[in-house]
Amino acid sequence: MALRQDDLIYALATGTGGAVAIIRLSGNLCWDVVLPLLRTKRNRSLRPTPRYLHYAGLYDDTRLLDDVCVVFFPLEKSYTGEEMAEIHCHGSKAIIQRISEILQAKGARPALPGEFTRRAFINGRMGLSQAEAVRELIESDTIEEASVAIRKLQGELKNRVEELRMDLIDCAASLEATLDYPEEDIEHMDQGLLTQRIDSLRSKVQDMRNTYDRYKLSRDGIAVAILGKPNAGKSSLLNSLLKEERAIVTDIAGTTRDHIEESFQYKGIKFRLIDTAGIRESQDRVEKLGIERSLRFETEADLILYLYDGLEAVELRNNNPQAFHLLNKADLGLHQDNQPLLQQKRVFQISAMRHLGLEDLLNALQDFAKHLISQPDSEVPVITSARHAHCLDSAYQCLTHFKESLSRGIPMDIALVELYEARDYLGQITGMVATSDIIDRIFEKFCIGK
Ligand SMILES: Nc1nc2c(ncn2[C@@H]2O[C@H](COP(=O)(O)OP(=O)(O)OP(=O)(O)O)[C@@H](O)[C@H]2O)c(=O)[nH]1
Ligand SMILES: [Mg+2]
Repeated sequence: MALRQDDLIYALATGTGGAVAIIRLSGNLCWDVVLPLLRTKRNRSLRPTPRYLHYAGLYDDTRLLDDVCVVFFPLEKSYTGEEMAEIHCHGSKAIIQRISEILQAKGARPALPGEFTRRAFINGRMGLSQAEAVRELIESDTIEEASVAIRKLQGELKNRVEELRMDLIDCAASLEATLDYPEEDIEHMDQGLLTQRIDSLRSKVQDMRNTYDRYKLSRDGIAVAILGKPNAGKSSLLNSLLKEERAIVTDIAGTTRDHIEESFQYKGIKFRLIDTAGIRESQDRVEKLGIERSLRFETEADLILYLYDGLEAVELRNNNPQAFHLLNKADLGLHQDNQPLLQQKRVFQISAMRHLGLEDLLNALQDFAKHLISQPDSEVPVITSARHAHCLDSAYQCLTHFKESLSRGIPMDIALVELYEARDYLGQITGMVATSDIIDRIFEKFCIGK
């Protein structure tokens, strides 16, 4: 970024339309620019106490523009690590506009998206993962997402990744020592111990990486595909679970052709429910395409609900542990040959149309989902960004290659390159190692004023 790092920037930190608006400023001469605009109620210059809320009049030259509250932050105690101020004015668009003009006339410029946080990062007030957590916190939709973000903002991820990175550096340093002074009596790390340390690092990297898949599932919803023969009642089940007439239901076999996907929540867990075309031999071109999709969902969904017409003798399609089998149309009865099936785990009798047995099914869905998304170790920080997951994947691969190199007897100075790469991938998470394009990409996603 060609812009100066410490020039004075300002931005509206609140949304418009509220009773109060907050304009933030950060950078060189911040206090010198803001203070002359203010007069106390006794018409004196304001002598600010750092980090105190002051009540004052804000003047446009000699004309009183607004009653405001102002806070001044010294650089050692500010968000950005620079001199900062906040002006809390009334939420009028005209007032905000005029204050902006006055600030610009005095040399401040509008901040770029995320520029305050970018400065906080550059001035060492926070690591890169913490800066990203700021955005996640602002954008969080649920309390769970917010609580993961706040833990990250507190530095939990940064500290854990730094621990791993330091451990790696320590391993590498011991190995470097054996290269530099092979003849001297330095405590050489024996091969077994080294492999053990690398293995332990690898598994810690992997544990952290695995949290991402679970997090993503809980954020985006668990994909539950409803599959079965035509007329089994799949669309009826979709409608029942959504509590709305979303899909067309008829007694004509082959009603649903294209799949239908809708989200719903049950006891705080998000599901993506997918109604599919009934599976059968078909000559119809459109129906055949639909059935191909159904079969694709059979392999790609997180959970499958196989639906059967319980009035016919049923053969369960498979014993996939990620599938539930539902014998539908319980209101009309059950074929006697199906009775023993009900003894099996993951087999339910329901009526999609009459809403029978759905509570048990939903509870089973919830149990299954919890198992998929709950993090096994609450001590491991949860990865919530694709960028971090990618860095961990790469670090893991480097460690694996390093181990392989060792076992293949590749010279240590060459093998060590992998170790250093792993170190740098971890450093990219916290920002210890970060190129300007990584930084640009992260901050451009921010909102203005943060
Ligand atoms: N009695 C009874 N009829 C049901 C039940 N569930 C579905 N049906 C009926 O079965 C017929 C087919 O229902 P759909 O929900 O369209 O079945 P589908 O599996 O989506 O069928 P395709 O889209 O053709 O694959 C309709 O006439 C429904 O009213 C049920 O629980 N009890
Ligand atoms: Mg249907």
